[in-house]
Amino acid sequence: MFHLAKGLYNNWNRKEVYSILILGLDNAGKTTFLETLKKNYSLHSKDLDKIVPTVGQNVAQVPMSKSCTLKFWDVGGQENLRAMWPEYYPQCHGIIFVVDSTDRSRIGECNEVLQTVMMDEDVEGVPVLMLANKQDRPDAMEVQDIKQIFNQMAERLSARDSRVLPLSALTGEGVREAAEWLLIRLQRNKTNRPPQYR
Ligand code: G3D
Repeated sequence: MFHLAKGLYNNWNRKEVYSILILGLDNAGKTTFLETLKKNYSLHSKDLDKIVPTVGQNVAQVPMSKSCTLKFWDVGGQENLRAMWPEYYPQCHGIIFVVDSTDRSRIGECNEVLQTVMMDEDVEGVPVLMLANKQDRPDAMEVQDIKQIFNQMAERLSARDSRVLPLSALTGEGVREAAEWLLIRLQRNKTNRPPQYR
């Protein structure tokens, strides 16, 4: 009887944990996004103090509800670090791809890098959220224009949930919307990529 009660108790209290990779070119605003995300959810969590910055990798656990935590991995965007991204693919449940909307000269590179990510079979079916960052800047490209650029890979994206959302990681505008959009898609994709439980 004790074991049954304990089992039920553990089942009620177990948390779903989803891992999300934050990718993008260097200088796109990945670290700023993660920092703002931490601040946005800091009222609800003590875990956020435990964020451990390491060389080329920042990790933050954001509790979205009593039963669900999102674990964000910012693994660095410099060319030499990009080679390590595929090591994270088998364990990730979702991908955030941050784009610097003011950097027109690198938008082509962004597109190529994202295409390479999408072609990897280890991320098949994984929801992808592209964030058009730095929307607070007057020289930022419109989200609509960024969408058109990424439409070129529509075929790759169509077999999964994907979206382009506006963001200012600096002011925090769009940060919660991004986390909430992902949460719904991760839970929807649960049978394909089951979360970890703890
Ligand atoms: P990364 O982690 O992708 O390499 P960072 O990028 O988060 O380090 O950000 C790179 C630069 O872009 C930083 O400026 C940061 O303040 C700026 N930045 C990030 N997000 C935004 C945003 O939404 N709006 C604006 N205006 N700037 C942003 P510095 O000057 O520190 O290099």
